[in-house]
Amino acid sequence: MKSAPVMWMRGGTSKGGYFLHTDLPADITQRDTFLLAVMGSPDPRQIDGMGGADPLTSKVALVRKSAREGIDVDYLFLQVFVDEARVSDQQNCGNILAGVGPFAIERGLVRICGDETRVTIYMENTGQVAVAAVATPDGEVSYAGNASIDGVPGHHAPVPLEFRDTAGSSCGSLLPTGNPFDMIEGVACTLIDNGMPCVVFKAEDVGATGYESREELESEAFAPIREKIELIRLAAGRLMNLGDVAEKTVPKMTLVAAPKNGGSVTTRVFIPHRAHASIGVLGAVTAATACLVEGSPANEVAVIPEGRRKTLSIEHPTGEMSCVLETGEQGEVISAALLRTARKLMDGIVYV
Ligand code: NQM
Repeated sequence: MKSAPVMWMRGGTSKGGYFLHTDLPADITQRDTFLLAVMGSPDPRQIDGMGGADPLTSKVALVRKSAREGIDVDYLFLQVFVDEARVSDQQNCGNILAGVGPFAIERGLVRICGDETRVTIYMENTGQVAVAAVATPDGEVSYAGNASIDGVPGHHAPVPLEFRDTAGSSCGSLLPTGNPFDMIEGVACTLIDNGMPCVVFKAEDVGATGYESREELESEAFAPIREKIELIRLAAGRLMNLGDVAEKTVPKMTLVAAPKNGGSVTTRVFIPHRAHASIGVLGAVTAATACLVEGSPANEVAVIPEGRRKTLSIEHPTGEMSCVLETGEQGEVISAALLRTARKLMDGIVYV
């Protein structure tokens, strides 16, 4: 395959290629070979491709009309590695998800319904459902608006996302070991999955502050801490029913500390080897959920609002992400909602 129709979009704080599933080879090896060439991988600069030399800008969404009852489209997320010839479907991506609704409408998979069109999306990676509300005034998708999200300059049309029943998306249950924390390499870690498998621990317990910049987290001086975090990750993966995670992008390693800017908790996330510039969407939902687990390290440092419906502001290196969590009678999280924005950057043919 030498070319394919694609729309390049920013989804939340990530960026990538959005393809119709039917425009790519059905054979997975052929598909992945094509996508690696599209991004210019493997190459740390991705100079011969569309990738932005960062895992956050080397992402792909495959979208198709759904045959499932009550679902508009099926979305498969693929992470194209930057400096390795690998493509992974082992995680979801809530940021790229923000572009799926607009893309589906633009490609005629979903019909516009008034000024706001709700798109129900089946996330194939984890078998779960999200609903996106897309601004569709004047009979077309609008990307212009007044919403802003930290990590993205300017203002754009809001794309609110709602998630239900995300617990145990990849690990089988919210707390795969059944414990509020487990001791790994001498560090108290919550092994948790509310849409994204994460290992949540106090930054101070690995010798960090939790207030570092992305550059500091990726600096040479931080290498010993990164090595310790990787040891924890490899052990945690097995305990989380993820098997050998040496070559996987999960679990995400989430350092927490007390909030600094009036939020609920401060986070720094390794995804899993590069530091995130902000935080992933389902990663934030999972970190917020960890804050509600009594006896967990995150619960110790977090400031948690009262009430069944709570807005937890998750601080990250470039601002904050507000997660609205709805909790049940036992304090369990039933649903999560967040605000994202998305933007169409180009629509055309990509060549390899
Ligand atoms: O957690 C990056 C991103 C993500 C994932 C990553 C995400 C999510 O910011 O839902 O959005 O954690 O690899 O795009």
